[in-house]
Amino acid sequence: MNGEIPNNVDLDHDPQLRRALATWHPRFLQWWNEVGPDSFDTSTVYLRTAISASADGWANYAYVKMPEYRWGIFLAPPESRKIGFGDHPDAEPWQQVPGEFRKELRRIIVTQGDTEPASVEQQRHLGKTAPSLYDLRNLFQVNVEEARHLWAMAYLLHRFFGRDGREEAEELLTRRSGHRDHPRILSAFNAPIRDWLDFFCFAMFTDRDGKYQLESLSESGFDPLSRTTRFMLTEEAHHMFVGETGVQRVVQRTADLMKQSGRADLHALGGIALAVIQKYINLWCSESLDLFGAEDSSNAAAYFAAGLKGRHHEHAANAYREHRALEGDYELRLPGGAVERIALRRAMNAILRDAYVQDCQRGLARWNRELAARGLDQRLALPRVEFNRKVGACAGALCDPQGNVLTAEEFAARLGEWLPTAEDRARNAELMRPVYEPGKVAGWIAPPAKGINGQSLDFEYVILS
Ligand code: BYC
Ligand code: FE
Ligand code: FE
Repeated sequence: MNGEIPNNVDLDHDPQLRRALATWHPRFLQWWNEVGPDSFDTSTVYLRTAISASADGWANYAYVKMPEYRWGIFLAPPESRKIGFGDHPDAEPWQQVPGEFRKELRRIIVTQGDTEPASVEQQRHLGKTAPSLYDLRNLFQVNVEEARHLWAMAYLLHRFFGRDGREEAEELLTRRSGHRDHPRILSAFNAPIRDWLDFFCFAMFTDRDGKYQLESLSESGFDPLSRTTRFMLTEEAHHMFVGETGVQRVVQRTADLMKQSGRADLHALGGIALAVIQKYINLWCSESLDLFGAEDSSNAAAYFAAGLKGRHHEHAANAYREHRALEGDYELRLPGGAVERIALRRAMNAILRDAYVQDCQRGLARWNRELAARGLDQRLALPRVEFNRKVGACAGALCDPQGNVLTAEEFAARLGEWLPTAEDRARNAELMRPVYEPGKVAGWIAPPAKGINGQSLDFEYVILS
């Protein structure tokens, strides 16, 4: 283990990588200080830190100041496997970057790497309005781990791509979420996360895109990418937990207030109306659907053919009948109902997206149980994939969340029913006053079911100073 950087990549015996990181590491810290969590540098946070890649005890929980967090580089243990899909399913995975796929691999790694710091930038100001110390700690946990995911991609760039890799790793610290001239690469990572309902929906829907993209990259024939993404997925589970249970707790509180008051507008009672929660779901689900790229994509076909990026659980027994995907096609439903057939390999983005939508649906069902349990008839729903899209076959379609095609006038007139309005946001901002007392929780959200790592709910998850 290197004295400063926890790792299982033998950093001590890799002088070239150490030299590259010696330049990048201080730049990273500078980035964290500039655009990482605002105002909590001196606070002490009960955080999990990755310390090894072994299944038993891969992480350690302790009080840490965030700027002193020990970001590490970990690959999941090697597995004996073949590439398993594409044009050469029986070939051995590559330990180095194959020259003919260098450009594509670098692009995938840079795109993945760019999202991680972007999310930290998007969430920079949330600490100031946290509904509890428990939530504040979870926010910071997600932030330090996304920053570690940046390390994971920067490692691949430094270790396997030489000079242009170093330049790309530098660029990952230079672009900024939402910046006019140097924005982040993918659209959802330039969208502002203004309040905690945005954050919970982001962790539910956008981190879940992360899960699906990482799953498909963990199938990659480039073994270091496969192993680093496999390890990232162990951390990712908590991010989705934060999102799913966060929204669930808001729904719980909302359902209680609806039942008690018999009203739908809960603002005067200190709650968030179900209709407003639905709008945030519509927003972040549709933003996240864009992250899958176009349904019909020559990039996706090329990645699959080359063995760079597989389907979700490509390797799992019984997941797919065959792994070349040369036959058959994908039925794409266009806005308005027409159906287009796409060759299977070109439809890999859509296939991954469909698995993702099903997974989101399971989360929705759990939220709806909170409503059913209180005898309420209202239900939350996912927007149809046609709604509010900027990428792919539905880009620019004038569809409502149920997928009905509308006229431009109708669409414009009703958009405020489906996406958060300035008034919805102002009301949420009014409700979201910080609660920093151990064990106390803001009125617009129910308390969590249990604490972190076996700690009680009134544990001091963040010691403010
Ligand atoms: N925004 O052929 P297509 C995470 C561009 S999240 C802007 O469909 P492809 C995380 C595209 O670049 C997971 N532009 O694209 C979550 C292309 O441009 P050119 C992140 C977009 O390549 C929360 C053109 O449109 N990981 O980890 O098949 C917190 C044609 O598109 C967008 C990855 O994304 C967009 N949304 O698919 C923290 C994995 N979509 O070439 C972290 C790596 C497409 O025409 N990335 N374009 O100029 C990929 O595998 C692919 O790049 C994508 C796009 C799936 C994203
Ligand atoms: Fe991540
Ligand atoms: Fe994440």
